[in-house]
Amino acid sequence: MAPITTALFALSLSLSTLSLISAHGHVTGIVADGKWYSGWNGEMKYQNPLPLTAGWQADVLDNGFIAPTAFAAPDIICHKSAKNGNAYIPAKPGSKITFQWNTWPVSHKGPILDYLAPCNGDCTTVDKTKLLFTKFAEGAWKSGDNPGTWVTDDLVKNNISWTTTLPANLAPGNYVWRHEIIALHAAGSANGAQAYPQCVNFKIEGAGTQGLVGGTPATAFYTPSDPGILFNLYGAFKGYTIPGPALAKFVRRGVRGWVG
Ligand SMILES: [Cu+2]
Repeated sequence: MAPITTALFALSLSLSTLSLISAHGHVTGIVADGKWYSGWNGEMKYQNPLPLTAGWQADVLDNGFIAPTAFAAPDIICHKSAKNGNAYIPAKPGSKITFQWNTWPVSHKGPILDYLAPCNGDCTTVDKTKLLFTKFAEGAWKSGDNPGTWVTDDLVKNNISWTTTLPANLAPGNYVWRHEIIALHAAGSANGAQAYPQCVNFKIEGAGTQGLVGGTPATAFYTPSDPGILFNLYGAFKGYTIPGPALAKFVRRGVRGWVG
């Protein structure tokens, strides 16, 4: 019987190692101007009625990800099977917003991207496939190679949180903020990158005058062969091309990105 016990022990060991490796992450909460708001957590789907969360209701019980072969399908917009968040976080232009992740493995190096889409109405009912996103903040590779130092290392050091500031003159209204990490630890192989998009509804107050024009549907952000998606972290490199649409600049009226 001893060999069987040993085999079972080895199996359970490898299973626990597996679950450790597959512990990726999701956003559990958001701090806006110092105030904490609960995000969406996968186990909330068992509650009736559903709790009020500005975080979109995605199937994130497994802390899972969207793979490159699915980058053109609706799950890339706000994560797996996402439904609209049913509340808002109030904020204003220039507000400091912190996304708190539950966990993030240091091996999961890659870009951190932030997008905003105006809902032109109610974000709790808007059709996600109609959302046009503008990228307004991004970070990725910092130095070194194989694998080098990345902004995700800062996220891990900073209590697994990421802070971004809302654009200084953003016009009031309802917006979906799409916060995303793309993990590159397996991205040297085709379909190996892992996208972790998280959507949160914001109600922007104040007297900003810069609205968003243009924008890109999230299903058109990335392709599996983009240089920042098919990328070998474990080799020599001197740079990294951040995937997705160009970062919005605060530009003159009529130019794609911002008007004001
Ligand atoms: Cu992972």
